[in-house]
Amino acid sequence: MADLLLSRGDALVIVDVQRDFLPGGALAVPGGNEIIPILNLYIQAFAQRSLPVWISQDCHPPHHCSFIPEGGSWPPHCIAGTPGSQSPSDLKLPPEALLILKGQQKNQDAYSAFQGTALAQQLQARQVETLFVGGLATDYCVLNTVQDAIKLGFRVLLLTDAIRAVNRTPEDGDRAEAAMIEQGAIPITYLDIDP
Ligand code: VGL
Ligand code: ZN
Repeated sequence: MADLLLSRGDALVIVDVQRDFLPGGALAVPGGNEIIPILNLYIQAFAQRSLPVWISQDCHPPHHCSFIPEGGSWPPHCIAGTPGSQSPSDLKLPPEALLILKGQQKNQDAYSAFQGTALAQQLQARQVETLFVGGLATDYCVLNTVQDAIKLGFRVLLLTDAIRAVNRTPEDGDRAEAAMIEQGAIPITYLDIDP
């Protein structure tokens, strides 16, 4: 799909690009760092047109139920207030980017950026209709965010050049991407918006 002009009603949603999900972090997503320069291009394209940018962050209490020592399935990660929970400094976020924190409840995991947050209300308040979604990880938080967005009636463009998967079992990322597209997400790359 070429020549997709950005316009009013479009928003960029960057899911969980946080140090703990990057190589060297507590729950590193392989190649997660490779999407940062691509996301910076999308950010620039949106900022130039005064279109809004949201970022979600996984933000857990120290003994969150998703952590292995608590009986969950992940190493402790993205604990509120720790360096691992922060955005990497090379992600060039605009000062007006809107921040959505999720996973803050100790006894509930939240993969989707919509779960237990005001994201849907904020998007609707700004008359957003189309979400351009990228970030980490394809097979968890991106997948669940995109599925919720579609259920809520947003048009979703999936930034296939700006997502990476955990791939705990091989092909999880490929399967998640196929599922999102099957469910209505439109796969694009940066060249589609800036040909
Ligand atoms: C995520 C595992 C645990 C994600 C968050 O952001 O994809 N994955 N918590
Ligand atoms: Zn988490």
